[in-house]
Amino acid sequence: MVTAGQAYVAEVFEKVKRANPHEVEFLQAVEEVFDSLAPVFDAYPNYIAENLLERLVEPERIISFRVPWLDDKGQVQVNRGYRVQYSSAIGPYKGGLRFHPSVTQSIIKFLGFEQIFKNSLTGLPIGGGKGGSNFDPKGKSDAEIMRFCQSFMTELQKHIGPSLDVPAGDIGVGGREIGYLFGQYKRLNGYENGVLTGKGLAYGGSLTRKEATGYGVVYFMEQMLEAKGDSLADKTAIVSGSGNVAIYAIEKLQEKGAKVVACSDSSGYIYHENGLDLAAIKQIKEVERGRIKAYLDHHPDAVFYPREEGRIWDLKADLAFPCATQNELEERDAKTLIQNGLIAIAEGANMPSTLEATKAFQKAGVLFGPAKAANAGGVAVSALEMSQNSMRLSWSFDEVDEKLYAIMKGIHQSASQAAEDFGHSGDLVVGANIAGFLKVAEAMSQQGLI
Ligand code: NDP
Ligand code: 2IT
Repeated sequence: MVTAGQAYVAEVFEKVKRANPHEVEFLQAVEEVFDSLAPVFDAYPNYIAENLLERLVEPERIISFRVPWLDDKGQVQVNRGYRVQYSSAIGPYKGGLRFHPSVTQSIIKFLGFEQIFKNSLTGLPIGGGKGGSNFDPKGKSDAEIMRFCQSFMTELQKHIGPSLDVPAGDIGVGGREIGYLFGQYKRLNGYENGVLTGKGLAYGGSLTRKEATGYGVVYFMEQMLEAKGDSLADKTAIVSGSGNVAIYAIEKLQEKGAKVVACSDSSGYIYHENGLDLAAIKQIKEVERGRIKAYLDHHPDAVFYPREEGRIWDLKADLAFPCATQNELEERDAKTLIQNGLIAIAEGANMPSTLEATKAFQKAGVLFGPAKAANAGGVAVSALEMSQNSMRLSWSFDEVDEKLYAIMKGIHQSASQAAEDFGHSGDLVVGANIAGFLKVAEAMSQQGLI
């Protein structure tokens, strides 16, 4: 029998598909969330009457704009910029900016949609938003990056503010880019330190923000293992990517006594049987902005597999942390990992596992920490950066780290509890979706038809 909740969710999903036929990534993110929500609408039929889901899935506002800039040869380049202000039900729009050639409206909408639930799960008062550009930072000089950021912010500044919309970093946007973006915002509007997060420590940034997403994903994994009487010590782990999230996930894993044997970038992966040397990776990625293959110059005993010659998920490990990008882990990868004895996976990237891969892990009993729960540490500490900016003071590294730990533990608890309450005990995908949704739904319901 089809329940009223199931019928309502299915009907709204059909409408979303019809309205956004080419937005594949967006529809994937929506399907994953919608799959979880039917029992909520059965429990709260007033949300059906208020047509809450159809309202929530439509962004409050989509801003798309031209970003013209001059390259070092003096030639005019043009990119497309976006900011999707998805939901302000529980706070100002909050979410990162992604600079990557693959960026489309579909990508930014999927990320913004996910961000609503993730931000709600942190327990902090932040709404959901996301932005970015199809600009490719690879191979650009510092001066080109600066000119691009200045042009991007010249338009974006019309739409953001400390109580309105607070962007931060994501793929291709780190400390350097946030610095240039902040400088241009300040030039046009005066000093407003709460308008961006992920800022440098010299001008209003928070200690532990750089580390927060990577540390948080490891804290989340630790919670999943502890709930089963297990721990991180002596586990073998694979971490994909070698950017901000991957680097600090590796750092925390090593601190906790796990051995990380592999990481990657878009050109391929390195395998180092004795465990990765993180100092070498930081030197290559954070200082030289180079390719991961350069790890072999530091450690000739490691092996590099070019992208065409193998997948990082072919390696044997107890724990997997996809920390690069969406849909990087497919069903075939899940099957290999399961065959090789994987115990648990925590998603550092946004939507790194395809829907089929997620189902395969869950079916096989692998502990699964979905992105919107497991990688919420970054945005959580961004919200703490906003708090410190408002108070005009700064907390110590340990103070922020302790708050981060408590938030990640709280997210694991509320996702576990919601899963149990709605009849899906142990399913953190369903639990995270429901727990994240409930607060936003309550806020929307109380605020009337807006
Ligand atoms: P970075 O730009 O610092 O690093 C991205 C890493 O992923 C690089 O190693 C990059 O390799 C690799 N990568 C990116 N795109 C692709 C691709 N299409 N195929 C293969 N590899 C790819 O980004 P972050 O570490 O900040 O972000 C990584 C993931 O984590 C993203 O999904 C992001 O949305 C998510 N995330 C980030 C947060 C943050 O605070 N920064 C918070 C929560 C989630 P290459 O250099 O070769 O492109
Ligand atoms: O996906 C994400 O949560 C981020 N890129 C971080 C967003 C933020 O506002 O810190």
